[in-house]
Amino acid sequence: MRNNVILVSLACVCIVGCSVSLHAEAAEQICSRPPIGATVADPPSLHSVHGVLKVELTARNARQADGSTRYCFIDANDAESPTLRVNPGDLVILTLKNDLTDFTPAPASPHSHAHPNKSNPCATSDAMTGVSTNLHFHGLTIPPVCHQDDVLHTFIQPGDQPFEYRFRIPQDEAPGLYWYHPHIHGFTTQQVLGGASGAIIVEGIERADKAVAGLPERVFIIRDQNLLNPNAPPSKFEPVVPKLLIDRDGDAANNGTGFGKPAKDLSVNFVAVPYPDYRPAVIEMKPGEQQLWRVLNASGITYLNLQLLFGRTPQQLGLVAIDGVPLNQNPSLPSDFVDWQTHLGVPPGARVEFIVKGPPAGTPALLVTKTVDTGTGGENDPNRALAIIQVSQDAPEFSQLAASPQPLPPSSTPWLGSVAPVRVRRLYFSEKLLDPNNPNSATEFYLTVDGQTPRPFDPNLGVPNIVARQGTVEDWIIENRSNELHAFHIHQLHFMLLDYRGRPVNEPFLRDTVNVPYYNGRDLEYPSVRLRMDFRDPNTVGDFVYHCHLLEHEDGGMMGMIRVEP
Ligand SMILES: [Cu+2]
Repeated sequence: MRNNVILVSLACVCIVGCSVSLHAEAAEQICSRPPIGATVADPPSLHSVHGVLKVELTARNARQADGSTRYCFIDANDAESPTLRVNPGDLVILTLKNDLTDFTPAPASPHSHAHPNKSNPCATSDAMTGVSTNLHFHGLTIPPVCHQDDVLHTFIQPGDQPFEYRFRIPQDEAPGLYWYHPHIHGFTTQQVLGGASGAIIVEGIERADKAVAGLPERVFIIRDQNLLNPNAPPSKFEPVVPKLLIDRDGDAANNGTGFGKPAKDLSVNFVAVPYPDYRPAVIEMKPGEQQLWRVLNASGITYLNLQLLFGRTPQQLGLVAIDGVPLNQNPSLPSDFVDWQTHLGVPPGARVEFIVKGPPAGTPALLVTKTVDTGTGGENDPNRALAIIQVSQDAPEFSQLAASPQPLPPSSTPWLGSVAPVRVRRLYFSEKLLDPNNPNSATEFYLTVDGQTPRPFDPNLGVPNIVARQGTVEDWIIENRSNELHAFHIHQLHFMLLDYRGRPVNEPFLRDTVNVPYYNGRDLEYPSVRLRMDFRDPNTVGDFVYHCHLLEHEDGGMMGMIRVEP
């Protein structure tokens, strides 16, 4: 009865104030999100047809009542952030229309004063503003040129004609999970935190690793966002945490306890799991069912350390691919290789694909992320729940990988680890307080080639920090001279981690994003990683970037440009 009264009174209001309520409704529909505690649905998928994937995406945003702004990519059928499913050799024709609204004055940036150049989206970085957008196809080895995978010169403005991306998935692209997101220097954080990201799957992982043949597959995109309840006290179930520090971006700083307020909230396929109670999302499975989980950390700044608990017992997760590349791309590993682990660290930007076995009926089961030690200068990434696993015989069916796939032919390129590097380069991450006496003053973020002067990345400079030659392989030693963890990422190619903290690890697989451990302020040497960088593919020719994948750091200047010459 009471509901009826409310409906009637709303209808009355509408007679005099219809435009207000219609606007509120429209805002509600743009970039709509499932409720907290909802069942996690797979993102909608778009499949290529006869070797071509045609996609029309529109970038949209919507201001929320709490002052935050949601961002999303909507396809021609109004599906949000669809997963793009392609086969090696496919042609992708993707148009991107910029329908973004400028809700807030853009944050201070050296480029924000510039006037958009409406005539040519490929022209110049002068065109960058907070409502410019573009796409980076993270992990794909496609050329770094305008209309393919260029982020240095491609800026699509609101009101521009739909911009066409047109590229071919290489015939030898490894089958696995990749992703797309905007990459406008200085403004990437706000768009990605707002939700602007989606998955790309190069089909055929079951052809690479027969351990996953016939398994149902799930796609989970874990994003972060500004806290929904920033002023809430911690849950009473948490231990009391001594102190709360906020960094200059307003994020809770690492307190070293594994608890307390996180820097950002997380969501699973847009189902938010907010601080302080972390009411988990729901993942439905059949009891004991095996599935392939394809997990993307699309966070702006949050590290994940995934674990599946039955009761309190960590379960085995069968890792088969990292960053889009099956582990057994290494020819020494068997065709059904699985690396069983009890937890999986995933830096922002990285992907893990692993076999999960659902719990028996009646066993409580929880997907969690465990705390990550990001250093004294890093963000707080505490222990928290992500999703409860609910089993029933009626759980939905998910698309299954082929049960008897034709194995992929062995790669014709020699394994990266067995190719001699033509040179060794040294780079380092560092940070500088603009006022060394004021810990709250702005920080500049640098990623510097040893011997060059540390300075924030300037997209207008157009001068490469590194010149490499296509066809070669190089070793890069990357140091971290700051007191927080950074995640090194390079466009267009994968690399192999040879040394971690100076010790050989020779990982028998490839990555496109890797942690570089933080400096503790005491050791005689800065911690470092040694990477074998692969410039053999002709698609790496051109100008592109390497950077920290913590987007506040990237936007703040922790980026450099490489030119690969033919
Ligand atoms: Cu960083």
